[in-house]
Order: sequence, then C-alpha cells, then structure tokens
Amino acid sequence: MVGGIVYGQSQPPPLGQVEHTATAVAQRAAADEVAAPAADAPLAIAEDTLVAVRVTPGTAALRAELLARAQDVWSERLREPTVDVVLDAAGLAWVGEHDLSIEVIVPDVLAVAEAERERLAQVEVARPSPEQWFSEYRDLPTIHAYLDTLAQLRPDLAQVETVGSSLEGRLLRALHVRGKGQRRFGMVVDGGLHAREWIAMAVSTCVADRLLRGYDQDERIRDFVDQSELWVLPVANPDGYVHSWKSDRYWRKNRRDGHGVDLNRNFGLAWGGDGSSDKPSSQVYRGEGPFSEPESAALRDLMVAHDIDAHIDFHSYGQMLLHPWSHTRTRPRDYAALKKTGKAMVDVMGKPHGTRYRLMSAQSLYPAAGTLMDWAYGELDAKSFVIELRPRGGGGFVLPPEQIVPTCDEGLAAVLTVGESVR
Ligand code: 0X9
Ligand code: ZN
Repeated sequence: MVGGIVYGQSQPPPLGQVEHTATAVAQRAAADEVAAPAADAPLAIAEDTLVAVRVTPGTAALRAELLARAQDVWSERLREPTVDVVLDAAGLAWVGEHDLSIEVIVPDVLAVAEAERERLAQVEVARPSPEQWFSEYRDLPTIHAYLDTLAQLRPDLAQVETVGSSLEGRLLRALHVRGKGQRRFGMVVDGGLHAREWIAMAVSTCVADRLLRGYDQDERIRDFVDQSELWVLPVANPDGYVHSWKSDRYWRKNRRDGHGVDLNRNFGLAWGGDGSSDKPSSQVYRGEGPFSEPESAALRDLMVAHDIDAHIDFHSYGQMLLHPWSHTRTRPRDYAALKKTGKAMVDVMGKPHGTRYRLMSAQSLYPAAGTLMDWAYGELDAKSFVIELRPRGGGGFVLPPEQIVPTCDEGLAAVLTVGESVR
C-alpha cells in the first residue's frame, strides 16, 4: 500500500521504484494519459493508469493478497464481502486471473483528480455569495475566512475559536455557537480528520452556516441553537487538507514526518488494537502513542473541557451511519438508545433527497482501534457517531460539487436529530 497518490510533479522516478513510490504515480499523471480499455478486455487499463474498483475477493487469502497488491485502500468492509482498492494494470490483471467479481468505481483516479484540480483552478474565490459558497469545494484559508464571515453575521450567536494548532503550525479553527436559552447539552461536530474526504469539511462548514442563517426563521434550528453549546471544527486535519489540495488528492493522514499518522487511530481508547498499524507507511498508522498528534490532542482537550453530550465525526464515503463500538464486537452499554437515535438519523437523512444511509455498528464494518468516536463515547459518555457521507461508491472521494448542498441537507438533519435526542 502506498501513502497516497500524487500528481503535479514532473520528474519520472528511476525504474525499479515504480510500484511503491508516490513519485511514480506523479509521473503517470504528468503523462496525461487516459485509460483505454481494449475492446475485447474491458478490464485492461493502460500501464500508467490507476483504477478504483470494488472487488469481492471471496476468501481471506485472496483478500490479503488483493490488499498487498493494492496501490491504495479506499475502503475495507471486513464483515462484507467487498473491498474498495486502487489497482494498477498488474493488479487488475491479477484480479482478472482469479476471476474475482469487480465493479469499477473510478476508471482513472488520477484523471479524476486532475479534472477536479483544473476545475478548481478556474474558480473565482474572491467573495462568492452565500449561495455560491457551497457550490464548490473550498481550500483551507477560504474555509477559515468563512468561519469569520459567519461569526460576523451573527456575533450574538457565534465566535471563532482557535482550539489548537497542527503539527505544521496551522490553526485548528472552530465556530463556537451558543444560543440564548439555557444550555441543555454540549455538542461537537468535526470534519476532515481524513484529508481526502473533502465533502466532510464542506458539510461541517455548511451545517454551521445553516444553523446561523436559519436561526431567525426556523423554530427547530432556533431551539437547537438556544439549548446547546456547539463547536464546529470543519477542518480537523489542516496539514493533510492542504497537502490534498496542493500535491496528493488522495492523502488521508496528517503530515507527521512525511508518512503521516491516521488521526482516527490516534485517540486514547483501545489505542493500538485491531484495525490500526504500527507501520508508518500504513494508511491506518496509529502514531507513537495515544494522542501523539496535536490534532487529536486538541480535539480531546476541547471535548474534555466542555462537557460534551453529543458528537458527530463526518467522513466519506459510503453513505453509512456508524455507532460505537469501533474497536470491539462487545455491544455498547446503551446499544438500544444508540440504535434508536441512529434509526431516527438515517430516517431524517433520507427525507430531503431519498438518499439511503445504512446504520450499523462501526465494528461490524471492520474493527478500528483508537478512533475519535470510541474515545468520545467511552471516555466522555457522549452520544457519538461517524457519518460516512456521499457517495455510496462510484466516484469515491471526488464527489461532484453539485452534491455539497444536498449532502449538507442530510448532515444538518443528522446533527439536529442527535442534538434533540440528548437534550
Ligand atoms: O476507518 C475510518 O477511520 C473511518 N472510515 S474512513 O473510510 N472514512 O476512513 C471509519 C471509522 C469507524 N470505525 C470502524 N469502521 N470500525
Ligand atoms: Zn474518514
């Protein structure tokens, strides 16, 4: 597995390093080639193309081999037969030789990232209107500036707070929203713990926007804001996000020593367990110790300081609502309550656009130890969920920008419903 997929560099790597260096992939992108499946072999791709596919490996041994051959793992579903991986031509040929069932998610992941980059290069960032703002993905400075805009719009309800800083010294900026009633619950909403999941940063920002702009007109929103104290941290991994914009669209972790730490394996509950790795090159590298990373430590400190009752951690992709536990098959103590709230959430998330989100325990998807959700639930007793936003599969991490607003409708519905369940 490589640490991600790079574009925008131009020096070809020396032969022999091709499969496992990010630069190798950069060269493929620079070559600007398009996948050209042969007419009689629809699964064949050009040698320098990477394809994202959903594969059904069939046996544990084939799954292990597939993962070893993958250039990147986008999504694993241990309790389901499928796994989403990025393959090169040789990997795809191996899948063909073993006659495994396969569904193409993105035929050319580098071309998709490049097309997105070209589109974003045309975007006029200077002062988009509120309606335009969510018509496109925004980079870190633009999101941070928008938090200021929101606070200026409703200084009676919101302030921007710096809740920490990243490894590379970028600010962790949150919108602190406080209404006019008596506080009945504390809540944190965060996005972007994983750098490539851009819809999570967009939806978190958009939820904050909806709460402030809807306060005067919408009684449900007003009640939510009045009865809560809420922090929205839209970019929980700013170094990774900048890296994803500038050089590697598919980067997941923070930027620790170039290899990065998976922040969602760095929290202090069951740290080091199943579904995390001690290998720095792994996409699920847990770091040197619990809270070794300033980004996860900042979330811990924020949540410990403010008596948090509810929490949503936005991710992508898969359209799933995941409840604790993440690290163990043991049922959580209030399983019934989590399921009940979860069921209400997936119902309301389906209302605006008919989008189906599947509710399940995170562990039943695959084990993951040291997650934010488990820590918030286990240490703070917060009702904590992971939401894997759109898409369900096709497109993967690069979601068309027209889907930001509808996905925000779904995220907002979920946030309101969790809040209402704890007040
Ligand atoms: O693996 C993760 O950290 C999250 N999924 S993602 O594809 N966005 O990386 C999900 C964590 C939830 N926990 C489990 N699935 N156990
Ligand atoms: Zn994620």
